[in-house]
Amino acid sequence: MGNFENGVSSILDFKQSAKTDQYQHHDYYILDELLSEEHLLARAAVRDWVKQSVSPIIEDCANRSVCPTHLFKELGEIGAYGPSIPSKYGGGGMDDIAYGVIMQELERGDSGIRSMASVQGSLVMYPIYRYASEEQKMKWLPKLGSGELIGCFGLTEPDHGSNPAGMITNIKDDGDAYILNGAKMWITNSPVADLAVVWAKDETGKIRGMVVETGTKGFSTPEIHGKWSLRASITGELVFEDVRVPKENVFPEIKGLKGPLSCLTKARYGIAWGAIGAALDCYDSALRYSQERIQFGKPIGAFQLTQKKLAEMITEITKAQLLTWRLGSLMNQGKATPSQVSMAKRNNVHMALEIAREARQIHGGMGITNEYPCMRHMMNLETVLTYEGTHDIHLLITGMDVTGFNAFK
Ligand code: TGC
Ligand code: FAD
Repeated sequence: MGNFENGVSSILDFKQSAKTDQYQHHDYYILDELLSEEHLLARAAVRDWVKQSVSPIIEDCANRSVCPTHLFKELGEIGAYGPSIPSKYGGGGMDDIAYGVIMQELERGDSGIRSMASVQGSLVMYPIYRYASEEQKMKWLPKLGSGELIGCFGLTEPDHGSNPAGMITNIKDDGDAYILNGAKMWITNSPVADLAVVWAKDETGKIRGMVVETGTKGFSTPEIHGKWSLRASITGELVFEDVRVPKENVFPEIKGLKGPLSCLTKARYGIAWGAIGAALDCYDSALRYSQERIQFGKPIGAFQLTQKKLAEMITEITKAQLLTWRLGSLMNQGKATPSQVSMAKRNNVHMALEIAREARQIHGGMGITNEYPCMRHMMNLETVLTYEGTHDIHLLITGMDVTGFNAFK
């Protein structure tokens, strides 16, 4: 990984003084009965890790806009990278519900920590697993799974976000290599990555996927500064100036936009679970605060308007949990459609953002401070609402699915 350890020693100092994470699980419809022992064990392990390694430092990291890069290796150790990719290829060898509950626990800690894991697992390991040659898989996947190597995923460009089909990044044949030119924007992890999965057009205009290793001449990854959201996650650009990409690094078979979009389906599914984690953390904090904060001689949780907020929160969380569990079952059976994934991503992220705002209100003035997690989750969720397809793009995907009319063309 690149040399981005700045601030990590002071983060660890801060950890000594941070307060304890009091989060308790909320399962109103006893959905845990639908989970297997493996799911429950995976969830418990990740929850413990978040309490120990994320909660004590995350407010400080977000406050100072520092990415806790020491967690990349730990995420590998707890099996957060590619939980549903076969273990032979560096993954966890579990099913898609196990993947979901792991993403939920990570995002309960912070959306940026879930981003670290979902980019590595779903957007870097998954395309290599699905589209690369056996030799390429064995070269990169085990090291990505352990966190020894860090990857990023380059689809979005400065002028092509929601419409990646218009991309201008391109490759030209040059004997044993392709020459890559162009730029990618808003790329999670790029400044600390060892390799990038990049999508670019070939000379026939077809979108091709390839692995570009950092350190290759002409390839740079400048950091993007000034984010008010995902402040504990590092984001950058990918700039390609006559970069020679060996032909063996290009995925042999997959051509067209369905290559990157199939990876996005995996990652969006993980986000649908993850957003529930952020919502649960906000609800948990608001519930506890409502029981402890006294105004007008009684806990604010005793006022009907506070109860309305909390009752609506747990109702929306429970609906999202049911939707997502069912989607996970369909994923496990290979029956989930990309449109079903879009519905869950849009619904759950919007639900979590509304809950973060309501939870912030229940905390009154304290809600705007980093004593409580709501405002950090709220700011993070503004990004989650936008990346991996914006709220409105997913709405139009559902609209197209139910009407048969394509609003994009
Ligand atoms: P369209 O003509 O509809 O489709 C092109 C081909 O792709 C197939 N397809 C899919 N395949 C798998 N999964 C999906 N979700 C798919 N959606 C479409 C489709 O069947 C077709 O196949 P074929 O065989 O006919 O060629 O494409 P379009 O150009 O009209 O675009 C449709 C649209 C707007 C839905 C798509 O462009 C889109 O989803 N745009 C949103 C872009 C986006 O999500 N970008 C995300 C960038 S990565 C990111 O944000 C990472 S954040 C990381 C973090 O967590 O930190
Ligand atoms: P635009 O596409 O310009 O959209 C602007 C607005 O117009 C949105 O509200 C959108 O909904 C609306 N709009 C666009 N088209 C339509 C339409 N047809 N109908 C109605 N409304 C429309 N990308 C990667 O490739 N890799 C990454 O790792 C990655 N990480 C990210 C990390 C962060 C912190 C952020 C903020 C973004 C990241 N992205 C990444 C990029 C992300 O996927 C894009 O920001 C997203 O797809 C939207 O593109 P855009 O920002 O260019 O917005």
